[in-house]
Amino acid sequence: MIRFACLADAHIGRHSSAAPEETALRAFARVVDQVIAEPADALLIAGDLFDSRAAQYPARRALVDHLKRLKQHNIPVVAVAGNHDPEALRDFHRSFPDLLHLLGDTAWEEIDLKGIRILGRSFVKSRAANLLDGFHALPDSRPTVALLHADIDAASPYNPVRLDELRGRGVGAWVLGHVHLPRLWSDPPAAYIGSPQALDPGEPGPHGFRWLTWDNTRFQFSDLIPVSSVRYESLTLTSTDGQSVEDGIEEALAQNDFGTARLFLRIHLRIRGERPHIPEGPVTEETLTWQVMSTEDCPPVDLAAEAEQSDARGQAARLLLALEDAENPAAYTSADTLIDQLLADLEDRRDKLRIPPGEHFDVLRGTPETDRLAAVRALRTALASVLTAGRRAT
Ligand SMILES: [Mn+2]
Repeated sequence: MIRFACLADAHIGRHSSAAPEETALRAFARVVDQVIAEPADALLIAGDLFDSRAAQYPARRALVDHLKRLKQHNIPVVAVAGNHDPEALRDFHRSFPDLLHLLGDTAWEEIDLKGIRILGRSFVKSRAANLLDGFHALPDSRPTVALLHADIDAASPYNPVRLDELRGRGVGAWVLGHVHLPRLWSDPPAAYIGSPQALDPGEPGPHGFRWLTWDNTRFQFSDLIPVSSVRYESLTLTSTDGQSVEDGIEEALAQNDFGTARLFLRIHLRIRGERPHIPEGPVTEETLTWQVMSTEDCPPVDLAAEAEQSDARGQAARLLLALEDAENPAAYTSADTLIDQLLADLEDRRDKLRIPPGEHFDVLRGTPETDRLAAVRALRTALASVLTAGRRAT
């Protein structure tokens, strides 16, 4: 069994926003610790190791120490440059050519690691057209891993590549960088590793690295190995009759496993009835920092009474009550079931409800990966506007 550690978008030089001591360099050090402890057969880096050309200098001494530790353990490091570090990685490599292999300076390039071909192509400038254009057919069927920094299925100046273009090239696993949210594809086998340290609130969920194993038959990416010392999440909470935000957070933390990282919560607060106290800025308590970013007043209606009516408002009220059931599930076993049910209801009753088939519902029609909570929130907003509009009309 061969085991590579896969890393991307370390962005050394940056730190997690609002937490200056939680640096990308420290996250890199934690990856190195695990790579040595495993031990891995190599560390593969899919671009943006450095955040900028200037960022490498203050980090050089520490980074050199970490790379020397890997070298002492006979763990090679293979990297390509991304859009943030075409100059930085070259500069660094020129100064320390023994500490890492920089692949694909001018064309696709390969090295052999224990019988596995590692291919890579680097950014030369901060922008790149489709770097796959220079990818030639492979001469043999040796197991192959490719490293690339790319914007998958996007129109952008950062090496835009269609996922479809990665198929059929004889590559057993694509190790990709650029997008900071971890993502895994099975056909073709590919992964956005994501930034090992969550760097800002646009990077929710766990962050870390992945193992890529070769068992003489196929490559397999592991689940994400969490490394980030910070986690960002967004939550929608409902405060009824003045219930404090702190109580709502406590309930949410009991229901969700956010891991052990320092947690930054951005809260959308729905308010029903009496308004709770809402602090203006962020509140920090030990390893939790939270802030109410937005509020929404729930319709000032008696939902149970409205639900008795047979008109459009009554239907909207019944759907809203069903949504609330879904959060305390007696009638529905999961949000997915609820949404399927609601979609069927909406097909029947959209005209009656006079809800335009616009953006509010598009979010419900996504793939299974659709964020179901976002869908429920969008639906709630749509129904609340039906209820308040109905009241104004009468
Ligand atoms: Mn990038």
